[in-house]
Amino acid sequence: MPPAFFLSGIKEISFSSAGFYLFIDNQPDNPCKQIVTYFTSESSMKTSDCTPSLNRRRFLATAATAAGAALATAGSSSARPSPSTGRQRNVLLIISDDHGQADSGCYGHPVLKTPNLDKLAGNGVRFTKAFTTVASCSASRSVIFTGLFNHTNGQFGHQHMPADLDTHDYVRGVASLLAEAGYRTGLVGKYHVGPDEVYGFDELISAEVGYQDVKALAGNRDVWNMARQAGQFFSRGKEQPFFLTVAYSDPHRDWKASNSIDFPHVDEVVYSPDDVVVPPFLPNSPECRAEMAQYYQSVSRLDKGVGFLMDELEKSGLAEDTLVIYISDNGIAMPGAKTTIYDPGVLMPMLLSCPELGLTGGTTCDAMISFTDLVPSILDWAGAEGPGYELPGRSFLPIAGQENPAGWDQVFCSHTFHEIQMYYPMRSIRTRKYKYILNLAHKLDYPFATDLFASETWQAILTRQEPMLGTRTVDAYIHRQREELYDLESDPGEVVNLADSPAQRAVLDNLRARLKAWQEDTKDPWLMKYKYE
Ligand SMILES: [Ca+2]
Repeated sequence: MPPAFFLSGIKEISFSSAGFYLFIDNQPDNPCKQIVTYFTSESSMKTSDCTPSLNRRRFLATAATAAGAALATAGSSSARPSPSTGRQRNVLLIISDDHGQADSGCYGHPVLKTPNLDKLAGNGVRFTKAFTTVASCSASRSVIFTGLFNHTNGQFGHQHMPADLDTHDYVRGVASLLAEAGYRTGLVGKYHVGPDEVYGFDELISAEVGYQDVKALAGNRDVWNMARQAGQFFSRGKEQPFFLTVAYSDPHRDWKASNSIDFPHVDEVVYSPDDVVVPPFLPNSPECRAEMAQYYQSVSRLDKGVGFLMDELEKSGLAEDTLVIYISDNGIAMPGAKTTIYDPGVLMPMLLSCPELGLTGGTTCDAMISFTDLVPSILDWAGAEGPGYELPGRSFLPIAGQENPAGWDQVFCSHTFHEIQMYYPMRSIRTRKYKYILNLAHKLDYPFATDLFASETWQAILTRQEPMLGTRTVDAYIHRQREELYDLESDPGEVVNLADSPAQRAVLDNLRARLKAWQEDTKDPWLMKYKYE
């Protein structure tokens, strides 16, 4: 990368794979709005207002990687072209934040209004058994982008301060791999992984634009503007295929504050606490109902964002060649879901839409999908090479059109930290009938994420000294046995622990052995506890 330099009226100059960027002018009425002039790789000069609204520090940190990728791949793309259009295949990965699987119309919710997610499902495939491997934001996103479990990739917990945990530097994120195949890559909104060199996005498009009262981590709720940024990304550099991630902060907590903001172009959908459908893992209390109504509103804002985003993709003329995947990173930010590896924490919405795959719209796929399968699937679609080390997942594209394909009947979870103070390592295997959880530090009290502890729902339980958290006892939630075994057919709420049941001994032994074999295959450092404890 050439050194950044400064000319009169020009703030900085940098390379990316899409061209040669000149940051010309910050606008005084909106410090995040930048007039940007850039040369594409075809050397035509273009001017764009308010885009690419890169986080300056991150842009400069990644520009060298991007420039190198652009030079390495110019004219030598290995990406697989579309057989029908001859154009190269794009990827749009949409990630919501703490959106539970049950909480949209297309997954059968009777109250929540999510017409745009429903439309996406209607145009493609709705997966009924897609699982994140961990119910924590940073950790889950690192799995989504690397295809490696956290105990392998090193992103053991939160990336932001004070945890400051980072992915191992030998790991290669999917954007980096796609760049080698000739892709230009970008991320709009929540990022929450590091270091930049591992993840390799050409453009980290700033969250602050249009929403400067809240910091980037929680500020990606200006969904209309995020769609606009995505549209501008689509329109740049159409000579290259793209990989764009659009990552919302909705419906993460901070509901009251975010719902009180009048976001431009977004018509609020407001819900009454009386209409809330309280899930079994939560208490049917006034506090819970009030919080859930706020959460519903946040889900509906997210849904409107998905609608704006899909409109931008249509307008770009690239929809025909674009694989669209919608997922959440983990379950709802409530006790009993987020940070746990019980199903409300890890069973995720996942929608896949792609005209070129020829999938029948409105169908379902019951395959048990792990988020470690996302990277292999995206690489499969793109015809791009893997990272040079083994990935534990496999592409689900060949079976996406089948309702119940054979051989997709187990997934694994690996959780170590949420926040840095919250060490509680857990490993699990889930089949269609059973879940086995190994709590590797079971003598510790189960730790609460700060926002879950502060929630009105949990504080009301503490204040009233209530013994139950939904159908589970508070004591069982906080004091866990070393092993948990649940029969999900007779006990979908995962409250009757069968680990000590003589009748289940053979099942327990079988799942123990499969879990340990998986830990060995994926080089889990916590294997040492079998030997030393
Ligand atoms: Ca999250």
